[in-house]
Amino acid sequence: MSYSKRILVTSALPYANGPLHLGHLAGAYLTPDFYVRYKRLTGADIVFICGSDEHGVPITIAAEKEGVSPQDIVDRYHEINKKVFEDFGISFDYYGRTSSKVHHQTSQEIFTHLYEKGFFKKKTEKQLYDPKSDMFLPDRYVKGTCPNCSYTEAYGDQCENCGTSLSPAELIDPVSALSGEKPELKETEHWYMPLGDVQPKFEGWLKTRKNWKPNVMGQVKSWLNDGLADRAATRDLTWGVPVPLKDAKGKVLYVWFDAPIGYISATKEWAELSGNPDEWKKYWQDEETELYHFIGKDNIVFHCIMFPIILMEHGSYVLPENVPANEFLNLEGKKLSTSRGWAVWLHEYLEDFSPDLLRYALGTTLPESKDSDFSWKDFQVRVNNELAAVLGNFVFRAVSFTQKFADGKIPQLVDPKKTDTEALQSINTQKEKVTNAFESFKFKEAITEAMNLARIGNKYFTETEPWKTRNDDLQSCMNTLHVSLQICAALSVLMEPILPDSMNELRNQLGYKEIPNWNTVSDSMLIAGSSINLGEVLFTKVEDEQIESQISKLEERSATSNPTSKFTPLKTDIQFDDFMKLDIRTGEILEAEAIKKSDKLLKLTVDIGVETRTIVSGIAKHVDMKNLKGQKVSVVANLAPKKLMGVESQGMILMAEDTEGNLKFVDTNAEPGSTIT
Ligand code: B3M
Ligand code: ZN
Repeated sequence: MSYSKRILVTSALPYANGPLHLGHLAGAYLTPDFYVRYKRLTGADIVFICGSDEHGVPITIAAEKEGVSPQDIVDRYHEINKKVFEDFGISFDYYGRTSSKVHHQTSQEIFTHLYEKGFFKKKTEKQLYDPKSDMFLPDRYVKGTCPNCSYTEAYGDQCENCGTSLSPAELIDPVSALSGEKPELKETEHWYMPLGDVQPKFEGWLKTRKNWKPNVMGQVKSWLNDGLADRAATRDLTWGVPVPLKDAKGKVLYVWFDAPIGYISATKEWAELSGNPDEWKKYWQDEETELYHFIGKDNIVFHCIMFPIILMEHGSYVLPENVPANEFLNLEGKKLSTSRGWAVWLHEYLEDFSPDLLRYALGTTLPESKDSDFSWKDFQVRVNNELAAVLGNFVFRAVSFTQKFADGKIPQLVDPKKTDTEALQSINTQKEKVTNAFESFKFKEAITEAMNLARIGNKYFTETEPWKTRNDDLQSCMNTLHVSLQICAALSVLMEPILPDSMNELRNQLGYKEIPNWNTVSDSMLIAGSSINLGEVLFTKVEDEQIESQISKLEERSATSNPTSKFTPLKTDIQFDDFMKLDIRTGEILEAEAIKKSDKLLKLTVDIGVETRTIVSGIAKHVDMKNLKGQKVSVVANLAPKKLMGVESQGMILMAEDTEGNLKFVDTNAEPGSTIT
């Protein structure tokens, strides 16, 4: 079965605000990679696009937490995430980023086109506003209780507990994520997408979609049953794509308006790089293209309703053929949570194991139609009992026997018995099953059926006992090797989408210079007489200790990062050398005076042994001026001087801040000038 429409595959653009974990891989990256690799092998015209989502509140909040600029955050995580995808063999044709110029232009063009068509409704509405931080609080800038499931940590755009999409005003007891204050309501103007107005037209299109997964269509239908509401396409923020209208100063496009357009801009950049700048149009504007969005279930509404409506109303773009969204992956029976430290980071995994092992183990536990669970014990079982004991063992037996007893050459098949022809026949049967599974996005099934071919091969090898027939029926032994090697050759293609590195190694052993086309997979891929080369064993067993150490790493991390703790979470590690740059000294306050016009700052004269310093410190509200003289303090003595309210401060007094914001001295009874190390 060959099938040759032009195909465009996209994976959700991960926010460039942190490293990626197992849940990401299982949600939106592994399955499309399986699919794309399979399709490429069939010779299909297919392009695979992804990139970093670099706008929106998740980015600015990460930047605020670290005290760096949003650009610093996205520059850092764009590179880190791009690399980890490469390391896992996720074979994007292009990995873009939404801070790129092409993306800004493309998003603005699409917005302007819709604006000119009269799509948006301009409305003035009251929105949550934080007077202390002097800003509106869109999306994740507000937290509160989910009206749907009562989860107390729900965000203004979505509850991560039940997946419900929210607007800030729906949250019960909202608080500002910036200041922790209760927000006020304040009027602001925005451009809304009147999704409800286009609902009937949209439903007409949706009816033409075939083979959508029930979990995806179910969620879409429930949105439609509730009736689509107007959704703002703009935000009061400074970080993002500026709204291309004169009366929209200080406003940017809503991140969920611009991010999916990232698929289009990344395709443009890919085309530009491949030397044919107009090539992107074929994939986005020609009806012959089938567009597939691979995402996790929390992104369904945006990819199945909002973005298709944007594209439909624009009028020049292809709409998705299918959106095969995955459900969620749990870890060791618990919800994955980065803030609670309950996650396996992909870059850390790679320090201990090879990518193929996880591609396989995750592939067999994908949350395709319902949430599923990854456990390290299951990982070990999959690797040891399936990859090593079945696939690896079978390949090793076939290749090493050929090396030893057939001169390293593929033997002829002569007078095959029924068992031989049946085993050969299973190549074709299994190939068909695997192909059908890939075509219908049933990846777990594809993996099982491909592995079943290795099982059949392994069983056949055992039953035909070539170690015996070698002595009493040499041709029978040679037939076993011939058939087994043909099965290996088929596996080296059928398993390639799942295990790219190991199948590459297997093909080297079988003497392939290039990957054979999927359509050539058959019972006679190898020619008798050609040479094979024994190589490395494909998979080694994972030991109990390795698994125990992964589990304890996870438990330790979760024990030390408890977000319900009242204390500020620990900062990331610094190097010893960084710490050694600090010069901290014991000091003694000689004098203290208030600074005019400031109710917070005091001007302190501090003896630090080697010299006397003037230090401006924001402690006025926390100390009794009368008791300051003689107070021993810890001083950062080599902090570059800085003017505060007209006074040059030559250092910093260390203070301990409790959960109420009260400051206490970091006291020391040592002699002034003593170093604190
Ligand atoms: N960055 C959300 C997420 O990472 C978002 C996806 C954008 S896809 C256009 O879950
Ligand atoms: Zn909820």
